[in-house]
Amino acid sequence: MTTKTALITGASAGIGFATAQRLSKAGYQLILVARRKEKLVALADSLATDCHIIACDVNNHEQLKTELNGLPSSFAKIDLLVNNAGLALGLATADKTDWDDWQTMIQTNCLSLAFVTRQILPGMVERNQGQIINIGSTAGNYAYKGGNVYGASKAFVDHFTMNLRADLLGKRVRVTNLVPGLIAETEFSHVRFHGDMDAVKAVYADCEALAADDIANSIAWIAGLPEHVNINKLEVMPTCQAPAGLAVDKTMLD
Ligand code: NDP
Ligand code: 8X3
Repeated sequence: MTTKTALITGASAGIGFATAQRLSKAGYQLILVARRKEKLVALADSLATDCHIIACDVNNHEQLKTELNGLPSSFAKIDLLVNNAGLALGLATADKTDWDDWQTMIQTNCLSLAFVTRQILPGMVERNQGQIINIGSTAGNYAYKGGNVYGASKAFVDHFTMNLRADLLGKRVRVTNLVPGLIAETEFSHVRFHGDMDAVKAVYADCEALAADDIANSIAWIAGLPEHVNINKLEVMPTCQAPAGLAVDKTMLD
């Protein structure tokens, strides 16, 4: 049996880290992408399957392209791409938010996800075999106060995924938007709140959120389905979370 190869962006923490562990257990050799090399090296050392490390900012497209074009031949045929690297920055309303934060989110969550896809997809199409799992967010499906550009960037991931499906009709290349809700114990909220631990704790207090492993297991399930089955979209929330309706302001008549 030939070993399958998966490339995971954002493998140094959270969902990407857990996914590397889960896919390695399923027998995949891995290409691990993130900025923090030491985390990737420690992860690779702990896994039983072979790993190739790309310590790179996904927004550095020139470096990323060079790294992907120079993959060792044993890693060059990518079977599974997990487009996971992404972030939210801040929770301010749109009138107060930091413009740099908006640019970083659009750059990372939209442009770089599209860039990585554009680099890897031609090989999949040529081999007529492959799978892409994009990590979206419930923030892309449901608006909430302060979600502004983060939610919009994840709506991009959703529609980009469906348009890829349209382009790939007739090819054996599968594409999924995996849409998680609230996940605790990743670095997501540390990043969003710039290390403000009180704000981080408040997000996850008094509820049982998803764990990164829950999403890693969903990824492994999607990847393990027979080739004729494509999950277009999978939304996963903790039981303690639900889409809870629209808001009505009762003070505007004052
Ligand atoms: P983490 O912050 O724990 O992990 C993010 C990963 O992305 C890290 O490995 C980080 O690595 C990498 N990353 C971020 N920016 C870059 C960059 N410019 N270049 C390379 N790598 C980058 O977050 P999560 O695991 O929670 O989130 C992963 C994905 O899941 C994101 O797309 C997020 O939007 C989405 N998501 C998260 C939810 C949650 O509640 N946590 C819910 C729904 C979706 P490094 O810093 O080393 O570069
Ligand atoms: C992360 C989930 O609700 O914090 O994508 O935006 S949420």
